[in-house]
Amino acid sequence: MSTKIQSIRAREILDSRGDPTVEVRLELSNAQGVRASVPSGASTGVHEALELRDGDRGRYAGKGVLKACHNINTLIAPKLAGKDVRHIEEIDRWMIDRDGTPNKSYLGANAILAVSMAVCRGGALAENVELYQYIKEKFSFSFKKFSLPTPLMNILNGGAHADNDLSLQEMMIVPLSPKLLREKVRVGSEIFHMLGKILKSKKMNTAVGNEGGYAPNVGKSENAIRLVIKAIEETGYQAGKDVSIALDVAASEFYDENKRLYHIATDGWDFNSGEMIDLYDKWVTQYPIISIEDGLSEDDWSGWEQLTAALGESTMLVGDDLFVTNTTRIQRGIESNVANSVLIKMNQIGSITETIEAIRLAQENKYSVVISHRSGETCDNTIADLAVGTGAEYIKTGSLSRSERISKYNRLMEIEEILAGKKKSGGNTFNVC
Ligand code: 2PG
Ligand code: MG
Repeated sequence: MSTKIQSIRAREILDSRGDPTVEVRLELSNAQGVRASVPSGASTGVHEALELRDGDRGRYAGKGVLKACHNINTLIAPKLAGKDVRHIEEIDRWMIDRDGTPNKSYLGANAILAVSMAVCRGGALAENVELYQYIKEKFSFSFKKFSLPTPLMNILNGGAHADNDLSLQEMMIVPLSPKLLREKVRVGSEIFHMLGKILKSKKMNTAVGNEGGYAPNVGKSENAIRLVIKAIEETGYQAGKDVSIALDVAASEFYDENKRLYHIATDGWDFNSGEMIDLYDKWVTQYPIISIEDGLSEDDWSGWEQLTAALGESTMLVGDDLFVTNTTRIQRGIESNVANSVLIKMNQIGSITETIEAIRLAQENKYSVVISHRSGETCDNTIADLAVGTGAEYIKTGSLSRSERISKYNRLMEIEEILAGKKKSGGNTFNVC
């Protein structure tokens, strides 16, 4: 099996929202190849690495990624030809240095990540092992046995991901009682469809948002929570026992920095950090909510400290915009007792190596890890392997509809079958819906 990079070629493709994104095809010297493509967020944190867009209003309203592709094809690809594809850390480090900016604004985080993902996949191909196995070995994760992450499934969309009246971004269900991932997916799918039926019977909108969850107008935030609980129960599961709820509030999206208030339009509330914490305290007591992501804004560190002191023992408090998969920010969180869980998005930081560093830092400090998709996705399912290969406890990859979300669930089910010896390892060159 060849280990040498023959060629790397980038092209502009479209993501699940119909916006341009970067795809890379990497070929080894024996002509075998892999593909990788990068996702894109809507509720992006201000501290994320830079997604390079052309800004040419004449194409895709300025969202083209031809510059990022050009950077790959002219500045990166020629330098990587002939290199050993298994040397991902060296390759990532070289790209980071070549970029030379703190937020990858020269080459573009989308350019660097696309190459990094393709190199990772290429390494697995060269070694003829599954990607999750390659990740575990390459980055020396020491856990003994592979396990499948528990999915957080976003079946009701709001915030920046839908045009309904819900300020909270994501209402997720967390199937807990079935052991097998395949069964968790089934439970999720059943509840998703039940929610659709309930909405239909109430003459509410059953169109879906960016992550494939329903996106009806709900009137009040708590109505959304109650709808999800109803769907769980009418499907025949016990809310809080079989299936729990996780929220992504995405509070940075409605925080007014000048007034230092959170404006929850759905309910007409303008709350300070303390009032937000009281609200969550009430909700976790009243409803089977086990996890709250971005309950407060990305730079409200003092609010986060109070939130963690109040609810950190009982509730998973996930930092997304807060940490942006960045070890400097995660370290600050650890030192100031902020949050207890880290959301991991490869394109927030812009390379596989740095993503792994963020995961490791979280794990070493007993923060749980949630590997995450973005609201704009492709059929690339690298995050499924990333979750298994790093031993992450959770994955969030959207609802039980839309192929770009399902592709990750399908890959997780495939991994489960391979691990159980029910399916032959496929060498993992496929990365499609
Ligand atoms: C989030 C993500 C994914 P986006 O906030 O967690 O659900 O959304 O990709 O729009 O940032
Ligand atoms: Mg989030």
